[in-house]
Amino acid sequence: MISQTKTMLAAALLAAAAIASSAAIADEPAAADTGKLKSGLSSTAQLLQLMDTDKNGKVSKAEFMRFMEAEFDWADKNKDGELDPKELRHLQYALTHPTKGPGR
Ligand SMILES: [Ca+2]
Ligand SMILES: [Ca+2]
Repeated sequence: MISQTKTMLAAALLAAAAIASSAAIADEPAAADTGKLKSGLSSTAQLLQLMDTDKNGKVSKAEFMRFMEAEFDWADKNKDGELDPKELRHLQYALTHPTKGPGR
């Protein structure tokens, strides 16, 4: 009887944990939204993968700057150290299409 109560309690705790974790997912604004946002989310996830060099799930300023520097150098096609509007468009494209860009 006691072990049965414990089992019930464990099941209730598991259910509560499942509800809590699904509620946490629902709190993500993009998760509940349409396909357009989902593709935005996946490119965000791809960007995170590209930027997050120590793989801690977050992008530090150093990681961000390193990434952007590589992006800048890649976009600066004529290597004059400046981005003209056309080069800036390349950069914008690379950032919105994480499969394009330096080293990928
Ligand atoms: Ca990181
Ligand atoms: Ca340039």
